[in-house]
Amino acid sequence: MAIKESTAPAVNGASRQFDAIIIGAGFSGLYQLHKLRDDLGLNAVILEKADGVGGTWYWNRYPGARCDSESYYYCYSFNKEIEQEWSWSERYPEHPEIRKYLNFVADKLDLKRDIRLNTEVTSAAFDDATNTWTVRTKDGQSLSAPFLITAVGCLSTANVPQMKGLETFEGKWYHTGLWPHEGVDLTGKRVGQIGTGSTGIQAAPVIAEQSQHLTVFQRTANYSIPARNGPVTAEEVKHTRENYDDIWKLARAGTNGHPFSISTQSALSVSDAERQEIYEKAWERGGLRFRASFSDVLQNADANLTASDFLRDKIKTVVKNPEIAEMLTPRDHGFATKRPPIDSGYFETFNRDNVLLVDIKAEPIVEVTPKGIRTTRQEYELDIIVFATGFDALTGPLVNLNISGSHGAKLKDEWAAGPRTYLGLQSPKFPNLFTITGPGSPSVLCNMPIAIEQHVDWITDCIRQMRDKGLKRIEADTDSAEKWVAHVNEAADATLLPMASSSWYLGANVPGKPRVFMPYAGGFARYTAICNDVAQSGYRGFALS
Ligand code: N01
Repeated sequence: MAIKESTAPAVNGASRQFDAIIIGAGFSGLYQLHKLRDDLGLNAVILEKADGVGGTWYWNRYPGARCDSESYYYCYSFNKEIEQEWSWSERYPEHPEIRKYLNFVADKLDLKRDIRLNTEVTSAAFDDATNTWTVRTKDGQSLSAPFLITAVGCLSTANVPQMKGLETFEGKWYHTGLWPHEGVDLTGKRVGQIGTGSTGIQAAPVIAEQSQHLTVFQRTANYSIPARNGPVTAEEVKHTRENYDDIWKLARAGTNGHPFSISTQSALSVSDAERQEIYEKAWERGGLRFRASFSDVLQNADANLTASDFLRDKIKTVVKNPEIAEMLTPRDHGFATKRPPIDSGYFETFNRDNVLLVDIKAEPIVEVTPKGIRTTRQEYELDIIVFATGFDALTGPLVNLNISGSHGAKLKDEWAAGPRTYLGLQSPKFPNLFTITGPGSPSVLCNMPIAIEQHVDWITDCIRQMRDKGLKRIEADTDSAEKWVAHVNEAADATLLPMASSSWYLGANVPGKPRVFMPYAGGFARYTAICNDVAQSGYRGFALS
């Protein structure tokens, strides 16, 4: 398809009736709009709460926020012109560069005229009589369409812990996922950071550099692999551009949608010296690829222990104070059973004079005081508190939309014991509602743009076929969803992933959230084959009418 010239953003008038409504203008929403509008010729619209496109990259502007997947494949693969025109400057791009990329794509495809910004969806309700969704927005709009597609991301509902006394704090506090766009001047400030997941591990080194003092409140010590970030050279750009077809082929053929293969040899099949050498090389290369060093790091506890031990030893070699090194060493879960962070100088940060580590399992936080944070041992005086406490992942962004389906069924109630989807794409009782990267699909276990494109392509094809055949309604069967949920559990249980008791994959970071392993761990290629087979069989497991 030829790319249209960029045009100035112009919201598509005051229309109220559409063929499809898409919620969210991140990677998913932009591509979904392009496919429905430009391939199927539908009258589609995106409703977006923010005042710009970007999705997760619109909101996450905390110090150090950058991508953990490598830039050359953390991008769209569907359009050769975009691929050949865009150049990334760094191996792991910072948040402004990813926003710039998404704006570039939106402009190239002339998408902005069909995006309503500053438009927050407050509810969506399905009418069985007309097979129509009606979406209401905070500013009083009411819009209808036969198809509703959520493109709200998996990590977009900030999890701010309910901390006693927070309202009394005389300083300022921020959640990393809602970071002020004008930035926060940390100069001369005493900062307390709660949380040491991927976000906290990215943020701490930068906050330590910018502030007078940083106190890191750590609940669960984490593993981290050096990112080895750096500029992308002109030769690398050329090489990538020339080889994109192979890059995408490899990415789609794998488990995690990354264009590298997982080793086929077991960590237990090689000598200690050989294993050490392989891990050392992976450590030097850096990044998430470390996980792929052996075939069974996530399948076999003994194999996993070799990776975990290697990384624990690395903490000891980097952190000068042995007591702090021990505090930073994860002992309660194996490497990569939680989403592994990658970092630029995280453990080194604890060698700085202006950084203090507080183990809040040993001295739990009692309350936030006007002056700072009080643990069972002492009060830490702070000017700023940074909550790097993650998200109500996967289900939070969907449940918060107040969705009522067939005969008034509420998504919140249907998912009270955990998400119940068929393929992560649909949920019984919610006809004509598609959830891009919904729970039960590979989503967060995958390089996201690849997972998104597969979902958008599948949804688009499904709508195309329905329209061709004059069908008005598609709904996942209860039985198919039950079987799929069982399969999602079975796929997770075939790995070590459910063993990390504090993992957000299980909803463990949000008090009261049901502990259910939410993403599909059976592998991206296998998942794609299942989705394709379902479509080719005439949408087995869905009721169409
Ligand atoms: O969130 P997290 P995140 N009191 O849930 C702690 C993606 N991401 O924002 O482990 C004290 O991982 C919590 O402790 P514990 C990536 O997929 C991508 O860091 O629950 N502490 C943990 O240490 C990532 O996995 C990029 O015991 C509390 C931390 O806060 C996902 O986002 C960059 C607490 C939360 O860690 C989420 O990462 C960054 C409490 N009440 C993130 N509640 C990319 O580059 C929570 N914690 C693409």
